Amino acid sequence: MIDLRSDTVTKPTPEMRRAMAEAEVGDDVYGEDPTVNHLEERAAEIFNKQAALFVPTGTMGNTIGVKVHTQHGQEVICEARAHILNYELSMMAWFSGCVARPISAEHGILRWPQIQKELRKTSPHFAPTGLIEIEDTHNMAGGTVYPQAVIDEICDNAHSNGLKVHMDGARVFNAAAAMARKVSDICAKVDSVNFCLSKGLGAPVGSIIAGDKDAMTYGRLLRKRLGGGMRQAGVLAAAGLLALEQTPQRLPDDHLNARYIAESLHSMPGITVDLASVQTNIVIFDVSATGRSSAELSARFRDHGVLMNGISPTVMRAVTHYDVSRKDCERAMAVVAESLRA
Ligand code: TLP
Repeated sequence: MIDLRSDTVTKPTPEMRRAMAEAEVGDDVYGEDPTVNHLEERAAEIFNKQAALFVPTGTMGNTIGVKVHTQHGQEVICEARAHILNYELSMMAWFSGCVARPISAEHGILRWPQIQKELRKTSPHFAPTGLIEIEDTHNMAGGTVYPQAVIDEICDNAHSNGLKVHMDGARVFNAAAAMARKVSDICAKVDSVNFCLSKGLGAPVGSIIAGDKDAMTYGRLLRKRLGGGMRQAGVLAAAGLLALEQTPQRLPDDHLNARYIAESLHSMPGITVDLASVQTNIVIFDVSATGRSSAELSARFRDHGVLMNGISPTVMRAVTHYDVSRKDCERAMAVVAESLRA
């Protein structure tokens, strides 16, 4: 099977499995797992933040990110297609007691003037704005990347309005590869960033949230409260360390493969792809003009060894990662072309 459903499907490399088997471990709830401690220190260093926290999932990292910066009854400004709003089981409401104030933005990239219009102060009717959340890369906008000046402008203005900014940087290393910038530069002004080791970086499990020391100390408590006190988690952190140190360098290959897929799809009758939105490892394409639904096409592709899911009845997504080679992508495109002809 050629699995283009997501970059979450990557399997640990033999080197990761060896490192996991040999990892030094301790009880992380006591702060005694040396491998987890090392991973958290390295992540803080790479992101140039005061502290970092190893969490089991991106959803938990974002949940902690929202909670540390907000109070119950506030609003969180985010983009309308944000993962935090659409794919995290209302955690901002369930755990933090906040509601989303979504804003639709071209390519998923929020700009300060749009945000400014939606800021609210406490009044007899309004819940006040508690946090601004940005997603880089933006998954459902097609893996789009924030221009650095836009992030900095959002952060500077948020701060002068007394607000914090949390970045869902699940794929911020893809953004860094696309921009040829360091993640520490991209995230210099955000108050917290969550990134996933378990997506394009290839670790089997885990995400990291990084930010100020006080926020992360509170975050550690929230992680325990959410059931994320993982005890001998060094076996997971060992794979995470390799993912963090070694995989970012090879992300440009995934981006070239995604571009190849996007251009191939673009040339097929009935398929629409916005090539400008294909900036990293995600390709989102509309299949309505093929006369078939995403579900029908998905089933047809599966019968020929290619996995790709719909994100709506007429829109599908393909995601490249280190477990798919250029040859796999070529084969996948041949299957798509053949399925459309059949
Ligand atoms: N994204 C998954 C699905 O949930 C859609 C995927 O296949 O892309 N932020 C962003 C931007 C994400 O894309 C994801 C996962 C998360 C957070 C949550 O990470 P996990 O799955 O570790 O909770």
